[in-house]
Amino acid sequence: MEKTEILQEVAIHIVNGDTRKIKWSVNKCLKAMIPAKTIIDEGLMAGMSTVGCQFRDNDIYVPEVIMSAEAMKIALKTLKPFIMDQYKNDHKKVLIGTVSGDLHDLGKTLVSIMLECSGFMIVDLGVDISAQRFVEAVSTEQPDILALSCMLTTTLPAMKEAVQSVRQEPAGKNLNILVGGLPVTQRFAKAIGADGYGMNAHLAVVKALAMTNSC
Ligand code: B12
Repeated sequence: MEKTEILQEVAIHIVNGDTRKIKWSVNKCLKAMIPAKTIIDEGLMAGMSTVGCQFRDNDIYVPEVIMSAEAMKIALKTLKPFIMDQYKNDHKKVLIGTVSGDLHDLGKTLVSIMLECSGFMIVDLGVDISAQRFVEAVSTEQPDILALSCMLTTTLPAMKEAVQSVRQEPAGKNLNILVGGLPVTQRFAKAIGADGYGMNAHLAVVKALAMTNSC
């Protein structure tokens, strides 16, 4: 079987939300020596992009998207040991979470996995995290970077509130804040007082390494 065909098979299992066959296909890719980055970009993300279009056009609904998300989680778990990065830093700490009102966790999880594989220590607060919880966690965890994810245009104000609330605290004044997610842009990041924006998980790592002077 051609590499492109196996990658297409991965994408199809994501689209179909096939939680049984996805692991099998990802392992098939690994056996064919397809790099984890390619499996993510050309298999998983390609599939999720189709899901996004079908969802937008009302061809599928929330239950189908949840099944695709479950398949994606299984794939990411299978791939995690194979995601290697050339950078290794001295376990700088990243506190990460999806902002209040937002339940999307796959982007945040993929960013966490990539950062972890680049030597960062991850404290994942989860999804739907209030500004107050971010403030408390910054003070108790004392991270090197606070990373915020947001996938809905309606939760962009929650991201702004989280950044501004953290900035008001002594521990947050000079803290590196990295933001990302579908509706987030470089311009928005700057406007709300974040230090960096990453368009995807690979760029999240590049930015995090630059912020901690690890590369
Ligand atoms: C899966 C999904 C869901 C799942 C989430 C399951 C889960 N466990 O996460 C479910 C079904 C729950 C869901 C619900 C909803 N969703 Co939804 N969802 C999606 C979908 C199809 C895929 C998102 C995804 O997981 N992608 C895969 C991951 C790996 O990629 P990613 O999230 O883009 O993350 C990458 C980058 O954004 C970036 N990144 C992300 N976070 C961070 C953080 C940092 C610090 C950095 C640097 C980078 C970074 O790096 C990541 C990896 O490369 C998108 C469509 C799309 N095109 O994205 C819609 C989408 C985001 N959803 C949408 C909507 C409208 C909803 C609902 C309101 C639908 C409804 N009517 O109920 C609800 C909202 C629920 C809530 N309160 O959050 C809209 C948002 C539109 C908008 N303008 O706001 C989208 C765009 C679909 C659409 N085209 O209409 N959704």
